[in-house]
Amino acid sequence: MESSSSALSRLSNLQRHLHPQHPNSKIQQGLVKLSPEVAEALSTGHPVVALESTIISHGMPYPKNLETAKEVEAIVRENGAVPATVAILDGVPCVGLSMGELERLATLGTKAQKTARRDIAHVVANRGNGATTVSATMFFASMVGIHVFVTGGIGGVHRHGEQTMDISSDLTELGRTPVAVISAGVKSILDIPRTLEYLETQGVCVAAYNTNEFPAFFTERSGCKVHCRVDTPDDCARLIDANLKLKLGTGTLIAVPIPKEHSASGGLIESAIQIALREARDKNITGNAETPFLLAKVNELTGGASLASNIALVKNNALVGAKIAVALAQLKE
Ligand code: PSU
Ligand code: MN
Repeated sequence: MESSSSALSRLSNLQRHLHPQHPNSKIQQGLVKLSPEVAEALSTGHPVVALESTIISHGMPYPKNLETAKEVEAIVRENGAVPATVAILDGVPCVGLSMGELERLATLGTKAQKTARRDIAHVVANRGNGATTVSATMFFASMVGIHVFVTGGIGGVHRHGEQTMDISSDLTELGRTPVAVISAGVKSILDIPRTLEYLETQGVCVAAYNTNEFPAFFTERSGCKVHCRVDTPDDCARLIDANLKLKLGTGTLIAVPIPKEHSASGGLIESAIQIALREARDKNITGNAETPFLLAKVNELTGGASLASNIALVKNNALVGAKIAVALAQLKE
């Protein structure tokens, strides 16, 4: 195994590939690699949208994962922003992937390591391939100055979390990293009321888009009210801008309900979730293996309906997120 000092010197060798005038010292030191397109966009104030990669490696099967990743990047571009998919490849944190890198990650699938904040140093030191979760993606987005990040769903407080203490590090990251996360809420495989309580404790503003209710990923409603409603990309941009200007240091969660035409199978998916939860308990599947297990099981039980809904909502989030990034860039002009 490579020693950590040689891993670090290899990282600093990357420096010459990076944007030389970038004001962020971490980029200058070669700790992260920006794609040329993302480097250019960041240096000119052009809107950028970060995208996570666990959804590609662990959230969807090949080749749907690759197709979706490409389509999501295309939607971001069509709506005026530059996509920046985040992943760790051969130990190098990358912000913005080439088509070849995206393909590599999609074919690696679950052979890539699911990388949350706690895993980042380990994957880098071992020259590993890491697919970043919401927490790790937020960390890198913030490091390079990206304010808007689009995903499908975030992690949360697991059911019975009050006993297992299984609370996704996505929630603590939202409490400490000033990035706006655009998602379709959290799945009902999780404990949604406790997830919202935890976010409140962390000081995170949770806003719902065109609704007063927090959405439950596959369905538009969770029964939980939010305290902040936003109706347009401009509303979102002003909220994010206020959060940044005040240096609150916390993230913002913008929850966009799944489009109506795709929420029809919500009831069927809900019952599959109940079966999958029981099976996970019987098989004693816990920790970071639980979410990928439940996603795959629910997809199998619904004959692919949950995957189709998942893809539809991610694309919708990409559309909304790109518009928010554009509105935010205009505010800063
Ligand atoms: N929810 C989904 N799809 C996903 C995930 C969550 O609907 O792919 C992934 C995201 O990367 C999220 C992570 O950040 O799972 C949360 O995992 P955990 O519960 O182990 O913190
Ligand atoms: Mn967990």
